[in-house]
Parts: sequence; structure tokens; C-alpha cells
Amino acid sequence: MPEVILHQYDTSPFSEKVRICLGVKDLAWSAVDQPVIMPKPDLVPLTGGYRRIPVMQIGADIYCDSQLIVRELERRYPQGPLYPAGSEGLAAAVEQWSDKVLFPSTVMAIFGSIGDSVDPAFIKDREALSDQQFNVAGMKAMAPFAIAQIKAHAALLAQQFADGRAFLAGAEPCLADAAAYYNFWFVRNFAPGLSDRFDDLAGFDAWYDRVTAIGHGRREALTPVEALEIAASAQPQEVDTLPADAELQGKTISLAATDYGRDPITGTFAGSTQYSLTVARNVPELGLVNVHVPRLGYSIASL
Ligand SMILES: N[C@@H](CCC(=O)N[C@@H](CS)C(=O)NCC(=O)O)C(=O)O
Repeated sequence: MPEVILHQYDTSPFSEKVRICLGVKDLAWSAVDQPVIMPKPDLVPLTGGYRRIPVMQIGADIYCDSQLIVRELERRYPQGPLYPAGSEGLAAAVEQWSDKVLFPSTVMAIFGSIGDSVDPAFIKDREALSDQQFNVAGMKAMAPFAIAQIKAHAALLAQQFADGRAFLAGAEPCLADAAAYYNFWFVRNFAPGLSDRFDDLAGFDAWYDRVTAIGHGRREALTPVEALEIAASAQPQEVDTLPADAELQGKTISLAATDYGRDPITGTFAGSTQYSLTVARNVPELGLVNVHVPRLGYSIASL
């Protein structure tokens, strides 16, 4: 059975980023399909409150946020580098740009265009997730602007292909490609014809097709119950702590995303790296699990 378990759903754009990275590494993995809206009774016991998708599970280690998931994939499975030598920081910076700058335009363009035909339960869920920032009427008004923004972002990427390279950082695909790609994948699949092909941006469509062709690695299916059983029968990996965080060791803390979906994860501080923060949680039905979040974009509070 594959070690890597991805809690996801097929229509999730951040999951698509991770699925392409699994393809770059040609990894075997199990997909646990989770609900698209709350409640998520088979996810929240693992994460301790975090509800967003995707979440990666390896045994009793739970990795929240695609940003940390891809970093952990790289640490454990270095083949098919996601952070290629000489472009490590650049790949991560392109990811930040895509997640934080391009993604909001993508959401606005898609839901401003198709919002009226979307299940009202989904709209209500996303309004709550975003503290009412997700607003279909507002997005409708902004959709033409958002579409123009998406095209202007695509033009930035297209500049990279002027020298004939196949992928953003060179001849091989990396995180930059997966991260830049998923926004266009989201538009293309959910509001086709809107702003998804750019024949006039030399090299862009051919790049998009090359990233699609990478695929998702070797995917199997796992039930949520099986995933919980795997967590219950495993022990978390040992984690180190950065010297700067030593005073937090053993303290009760809470970690939370700072943008949306800010449900806190409370537990005992268990470790940190330059990129991540970890809490240990003792869950009645699972035993000890370690929940990891990225440092970037997450707050930490001592309780
Ligand atoms: N920064 C997070 C963002 C994740 C995110 O916004 N995921 C969307 C789905 S693609 C989500 O969780 N939506 C609400 C939900 O599924 O409950 C990440 O990179 O994983």
C-alpha cells in the first residue's frame, strides 16, 4: 500500500497542484476523497480542526496545506526535484505568487461567471470559510477585471518560454510549473472558454499541455476509515526543533492559517523547521498524531 495518502477531492485546485507534483515524482499514492463542504467528520479528527483541502497523511504524520505537502514530498522522495538546484527559492516564490495573487483572481473569474448555477450549500459554506469575502454578487461585478488579470499573469509566464524552454525553470518540470498550472486548470475545467487558452501568448498553451501530460503519478483509492486505521496503528516520526523555538517545547499552543479557514489546531508544541511548525495531539480514537503546518501564512499562539 502506498505510504502517501492525500485527503482531497478531484475538483480541488490546490489538490491539483499536489497531484501534478506527485506526477513529477512518479509516486504511488492513495486518494481519500473528502467532502467538498463541511462537515468533514473523517478529516477533522486527523487535523485537530483544520478543514481545508488537501491534507497529506503519512502514517500518524498529518501535513496541512499544499505548500508544506510539496516540501515534505521533496524531503522524503527527492527524485524528480520540485525545487531544482539553482531555482529552489524561485520555485517557492512562484508558488506564493500563484497561491496568494493569481488564485484570488481565478476564484473571482470563475464564481463571478458561474456562481448563479452553483449549489447554494457550497456558496454558503465558502461565505463562512472566508468570513463573507466570498460574495457572488461582488464577484460578478469584478469578473471582467479578474479575467483581464488572469491573462496579464499568463503573459508573465509566457515570457519564460521565449528561449524555447519546455518548463518554467528549464527542461524539466518542477514546483513552479505545478503551482502556476493549477489556476489555469481550475478556469479551464470550471468555466471553460472563459480565459483558458491563450493562442496569442507564444508558448503558453504548449506549456499548459506539457504540464497536463505529466499526469498524477500512480493513484489508488483508500476509504476515510482505512486512513484513520492507518493513523491509529502508526507512530509519528521524530521531529527536531529550531533553537529559536526551544522555549515553546512542550507548551500548549494553537496554530492557524492567517488568510481563510482559520480554525485553530491546538496541541503540544513538538517541533519546527525553517518551513514548518508541528503540534502533537493525543486523539482518543487515534492515539498520538503530529500535525504539521507551514510557517509561511500560519500564526502560532501560546495558550
Ligand atoms: N493554502 C492552502 C489553501 C487550500 C484551499 O483553499 N483549499 C480549498 C480547496 S482547493 C479549500 O479547502 N476549500 C474549502 C474546503 O474544501 O473545505 C493550501 O495551499 O493548501
